[in-house]
Order: sequence, then structure tokens, then C-alpha cells
Amino acid sequence: MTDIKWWQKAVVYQIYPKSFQDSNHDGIGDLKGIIEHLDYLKLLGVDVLWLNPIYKTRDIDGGYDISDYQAINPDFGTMADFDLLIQQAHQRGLKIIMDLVVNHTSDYHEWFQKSRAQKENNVYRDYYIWRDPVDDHEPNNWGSAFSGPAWQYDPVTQQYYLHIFAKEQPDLNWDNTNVRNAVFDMMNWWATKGIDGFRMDVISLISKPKNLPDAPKAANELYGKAGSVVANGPHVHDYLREMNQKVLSHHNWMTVGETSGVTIDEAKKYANLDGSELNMVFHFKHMGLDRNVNPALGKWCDQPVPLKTLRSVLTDWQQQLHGQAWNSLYWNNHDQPRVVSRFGNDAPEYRVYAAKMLAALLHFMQGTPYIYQGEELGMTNATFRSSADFRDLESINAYHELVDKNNLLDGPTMLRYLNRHSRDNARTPMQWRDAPNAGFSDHQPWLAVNENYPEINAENEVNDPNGIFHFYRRLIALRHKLPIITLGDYCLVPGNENDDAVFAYTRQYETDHLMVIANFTQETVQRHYAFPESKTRLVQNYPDDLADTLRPYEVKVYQY
Ligand code: TEU
Ligand code: CA
Repeated sequence: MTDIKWWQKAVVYQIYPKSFQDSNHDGIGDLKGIIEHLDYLKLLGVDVLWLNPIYKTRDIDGGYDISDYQAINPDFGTMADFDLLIQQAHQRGLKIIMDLVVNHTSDYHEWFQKSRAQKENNVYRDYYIWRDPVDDHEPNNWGSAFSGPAWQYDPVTQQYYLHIFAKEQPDLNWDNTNVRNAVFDMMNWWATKGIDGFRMDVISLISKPKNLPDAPKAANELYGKAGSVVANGPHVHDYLREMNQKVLSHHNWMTVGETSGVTIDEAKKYANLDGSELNMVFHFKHMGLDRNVNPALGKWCDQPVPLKTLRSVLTDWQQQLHGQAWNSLYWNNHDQPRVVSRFGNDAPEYRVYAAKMLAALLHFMQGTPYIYQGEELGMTNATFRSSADFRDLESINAYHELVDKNNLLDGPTMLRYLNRHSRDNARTPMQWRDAPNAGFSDHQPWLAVNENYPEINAENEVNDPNGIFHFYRRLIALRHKLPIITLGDYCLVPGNENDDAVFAYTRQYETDHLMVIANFTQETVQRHYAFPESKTRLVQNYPDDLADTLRPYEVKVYQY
């Protein structure tokens, strides 16, 4: 048996604390609220909890603008609450990984406040990326991920500073040894708090290209895409190897890089099996299949995801990393729409079938699966009736830039696109039961609860042995039990690459075989697959098994 690392058999549950459970009646989720549900998570069977940022913040970007890396956001509680959370989690055999956000800080961070104070004789000046104006304009054509330019003019010292995200999120200068060592010291401090690893925010962007060249820009695009010239920069692997030597290699941690712009070849470096950088990475190839054909509109669209390209992308990542690097497996997170709405069908007659089909399709692949809070309930995208319903700056800024300022879209069209792709879809409060605010809070929640909580909630699911929650429990238990899921190879069923309705793949490990057959459509289709009569059906989302027949969103997994 190959030496399996603990994080290769683990299943991760992602918690967006602000929307998980409010315990002190202010409409905002908090750390004590997470403690209230540790037994629920233990019942689900997950191994690791990933907490989105819980540090002191201005909360411009959902906590991804950190003003003190070693203090807890008072909205979420205290450091004593954190200590209790980690003690209670470990007591249940649950590990906790934190969100490491070190491509940028908040502009309220003391490093930035000191950096901006003066240009000369200032050890903090080069903690960030400052440049003179060029012809009285921004130093290059880079756009921010949250609309507008990626540069902010600071009159105090009459220079621009770089912010690939919001202007309240100045980019750190990782070429500065003092920055790297300050980050490594902070990471080692969190090690003393007993954490079990990190998810690393946009870690592929930390090494900027020399001279910060303009980015390619289509004629009708307002700005160049910074990510296209910054991702996988000249020293990113040097810096991660240094992090590994000075921090990661001293702990039995799990690490996952959020590597915006990563390719398969780059992933083989970031997530190599020799342990010199990170354990795994999140890629975005399957998250970008339903982007607008007009590059100026980016993710804002309402195109469906074509099965053919989805299958091809997932197959490439399964086959090309096998034996060379480790995959993460995810359908959604706090930045993405809800999987059953985006890749399946959230109509009442199909939602449960589709949610289970998508879960099985992903969880029998090779890699470490991530379950985003509410995914195990089949939670859906929400209904936003007005631009005033959104809280996420990405959505709000995009509406202003594309509708109000540049008239590239009309309001109703943008509202339709936002309903499909706004990050707020993932951030509506967790739906615990059929009670006011779905049991999330007895105070007005910071973001409206999805209206379908009376039907879709944890209490209903936990009490339904045939529901989605218990379907995920079975998938997790099988991953813990069957080496083939962790170690087996992956092949599409011959001929499946051209199938416009069914995604069918096999896994093999020594003499063990699995076949996963998933109907991605609401049509009943006939398909014949040959395998030994001795096969057993591991999971299914219909009560019976009609030979050669796949009903709407039906999934069948056979072992033989
Ligand atoms: O997201 C990085 C990233 O690439 C996002 O721009 C993401 O692709 C986009 O939101 C999808 O539309 C990370 C965090 O996950 C995100 O929540 C933060 O806003 C961002 O970094 C800045 O820290
Ligand atoms: Ca609260």
C-alpha cells in the first residue's frame, strides 16, 4: 500500500463564519456559533474545518482585508473563543485550518499605515508596492478584480500603491525579505495556537513580474487583467519553498493554495508530491466555463456550463496530476454560486437528484474533497430582486461600473447575471431549521436568508436517511474505507468524451474497479456499459436500478 498522507484521505468542510451561526443575537455568525454545531459536523463525518478569515478587519471584503493577523475579529468573538473552538474541535477529532491572506493586508494594518507615512527613511515603505505616476496616470493598465484601476493615488507621498483587489487591500511586496519573515513569524505564532494548516489566499499572485508591465487588454476592456501577468510570477516557487523550509515542514499540517491562474504544469510544482511546497491547490478551470463571451463582462453572464468542456477539464486535471501532484476537489466555495444551481438543476422536482449526482461525481475522483457549508443540504442560489439586496463589494462595484458608469449592460440584465454569479449566493445564512431566519439568528441577519429555508434546512436533512446530508455521509465514509478512491487511476469510459448527456469514468487500483455514471440532464437516456455481472452498486440516487437506463440526474456507482 502506498504511503498515504492523512490529508489525502481527509474531507474538508468550509465554514464562512459570518453566515454559519449567530450565538449572541447580532445577526452575524461567530466562533461560539461554530462550537454549537461541531457535533453536526462530526455526524457528517468530515475531518477538517477550513475557516474563512476570522482576523481583525475593516470587513470591506468579507474579512480578506486584515488589519491584525494575530487578533480575532470582534464581530466573531475573542481569542478565548478561538482557543475553546480549537479545543472542542480537536476533542472531536476535527482538525482546523485557517485562511492565510498574505498577498495583501488591509489599509488599516499598521504596516501600511507606517508605509504610507513617508517615502524616505522608512523601513516600512517597501513592505508595499509604490510607484510614481506615469504622465499623471496610474503606473500601468492593470484593473482591480473588484472593478476600477488596480492603483490608488496617495497624496501624502504623491505616489500610487498597487491593489489587485480593493483599494483597501494594498498588495504586500514579497520581494522584501522583511515581509516574508514577518509572514513566516505570524504563521509560526498560529502554530503555537494548535492549528492544523492553512488555505492560502491568491498565493499564486505574491511574486509580481519585474517592471510591472501592462497586461493584455481587449479593445473594449476597460483595464488589463492583472492576474494574466501576475499569476505564477518569477519567484513564487522560491518564496513557497522558503515558507516550507521556515514553517510548513516543521508541522504535520495540511496546506492548500488558492492559485488563481494556475495551469496543470504550475500545479505540478505547487502541489508536488515531494512536499517541498504545498500539499494541493485549488484551480479555477471548471469555474470559468460559463464566463461571458464579451471579455469586458467577465464572469457576469447566464450561460449554462457545457458538459463536454466540464468533463474535459476535470479529466485533464485527474489524469495529468495522477502520480505527480495532488488535486483538490470542489464545486463551490464562498466566491462561487451554489453548485446545484450552477452545474445541476435547482427546480424542486430535480434538486435532490442533481445535488446527489454532483456530489457522487466529484467524491469518487482522486484528490481531497471540499464541502462548502450548505452544499450537504442542497442549498441553492438565492433570489435577489434589486441591486440593493447585495452586500458583496464585487457585485456592488460591478453593477456600478457596468451599468451606471459605462452603460455596458442594462439594469435588469445585470441583475439576472448577479442572481447567477454573485458571491452573495454562497453567503446567505446557513439554513438550520424551519424557524425565523432559518435558526441562524434571532436578529436581522447581515444578509437575507434564502426564502427556501422552510424546505431546505439541516433539521429536515438530518432526519431524512434518504436525503442529501446522509448521501454525503456515505460518500465520506467510502473515501475513508476504500483505498481505490484515494489511490486509483482515472479514465473516462471509452467514447464518453463525446456524450452530450452522461459523464462516465472508471477508477482502478490493483484488482479493484469503480465505475461512476452520471446523467447531467433532465431527460431519461439509454446507455449500455459493459462490466462483470459480479458488480455491486455502491451508491445511487434512485431507489432502483433500471438496466441501461439513466433517469433525470441519475447517478450510479458500481464496484467490481
Ligand atoms: O479570491 C481570489 C479570486 O480569484 C477571486 O477574485 C475570485 O476568483 C472571484 O471572487 C470570483 O469571482 C480570494 C478570496 O477567496 C476572495 O473571497 C477574496 O475576495 C480575494 O481572494 C481577495 O482576498
Ligand atoms: Ca454574532
